[in-house]
Amino acid sequence: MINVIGLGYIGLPTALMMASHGVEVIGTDYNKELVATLNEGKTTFKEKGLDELFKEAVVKGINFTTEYQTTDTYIISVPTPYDKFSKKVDPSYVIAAVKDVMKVCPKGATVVIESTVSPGTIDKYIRPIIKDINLVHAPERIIPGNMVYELLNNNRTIGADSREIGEKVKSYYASFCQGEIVVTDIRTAEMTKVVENTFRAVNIAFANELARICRHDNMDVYEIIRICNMHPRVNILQPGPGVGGHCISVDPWFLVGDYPQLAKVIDESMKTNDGQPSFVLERIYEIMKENGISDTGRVGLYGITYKENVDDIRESPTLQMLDIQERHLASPLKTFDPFFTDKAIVPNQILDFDQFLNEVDMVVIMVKHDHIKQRWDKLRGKVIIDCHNVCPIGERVYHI
Ligand code: SAJ
Repeated sequence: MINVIGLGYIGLPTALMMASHGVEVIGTDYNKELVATLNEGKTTFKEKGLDELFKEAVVKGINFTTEYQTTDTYIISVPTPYDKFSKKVDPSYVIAAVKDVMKVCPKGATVVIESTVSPGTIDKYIRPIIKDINLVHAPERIIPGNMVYELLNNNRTIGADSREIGEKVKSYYASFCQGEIVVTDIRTAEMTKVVENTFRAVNIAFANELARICRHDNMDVYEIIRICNMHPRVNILQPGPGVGGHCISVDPWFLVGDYPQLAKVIDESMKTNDGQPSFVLERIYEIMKENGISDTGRVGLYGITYKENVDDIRESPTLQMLDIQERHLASPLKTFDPFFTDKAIVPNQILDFDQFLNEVDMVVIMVKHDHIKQRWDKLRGKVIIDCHNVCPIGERVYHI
């Protein structure tokens, strides 16, 4: 039996996937409400294919509880936030989970840590608190919005102290994973995960910097990137209103925090990405002036989540923008998001799309949800700032 600890964005789909492929799984989370919701037969976040997977796993006998189980294999997928001041990883949830596992697990059990950690974290914080168990690091790679498909098809990395344990854990993942599973050591596994997300962060920062250069001299960044990407060895990502999510906007900071004298490109890239919400705010100001709009109450942000077609708001560029506004004592811009409707979290949010459009003259496309792509007609006549170059309307559309 596998006890999956932490039933969030990664732990839940992983537990469901293993259970639906015939592995005996018990999911544990310390959040009683979350466990109660799962036991009522409901999933806790929206994700393509997750509800179907959930039903299958329930039929195959998955159980959810707040209790840690006594078994021979554990998968830990609890959050690893970063300390905003030191930029270092905060391993406290992983440490707490491993300590709790140690209270109930038998000698020789295997503890797989899926949570993202910076290189060396397991040696520094986890090894000193364990005894007579096998440690493994198997970082996840799935992308919100396409998690179920990617769980099945992505290649994976497993870091272990011995080949034998690595191969044993590989066989659990091979029960569902059709990608290649590489077995390596723990430190390499830790580093690869952070490096993958850093690669993407640096590439997005490059695109954002190009957008600023092109804006300065009135060049079309999208056309330039499109043409450059026709070169066989160039693949530039897209500029945007900022980088959100719990991965790409967080993990690269671990390297900056641990190697401040060495991680210069990464440091600058992260600062560039973090500067995008301010850059968009300046664009809003410029374009308001150009169009004679003086009332910020007539400007609306479309999209609150950190990216398209998900309900996740962690580190969302829209929330970063609202936060900057608040710190300048400005009243928040109006917002609308079909995926996120919790008014307690986002001030000035309008829940009805038509009402939102009635109340604004300018719409800033912060997130390119499919919802807006099916409703461009409704935006005719508005001043539009399209942060993603997706709007097909010809007139009064500006880019960042
Ligand atoms: N973004 C851009 N321009 C782009 C692509 C993305 O501005 O060209 C922005 C998005 O709008 C979003 C942010 O970057 O705000 C991150 O989104 P994302 O879709 O690039 O990635 P995440 O954070 O949802 O998931 C990433 C993935 N990592 C990589 O692609 C290397 C995923 O595979 C990881 O499993 C996940 O991080 C994680 O958990 O680490």
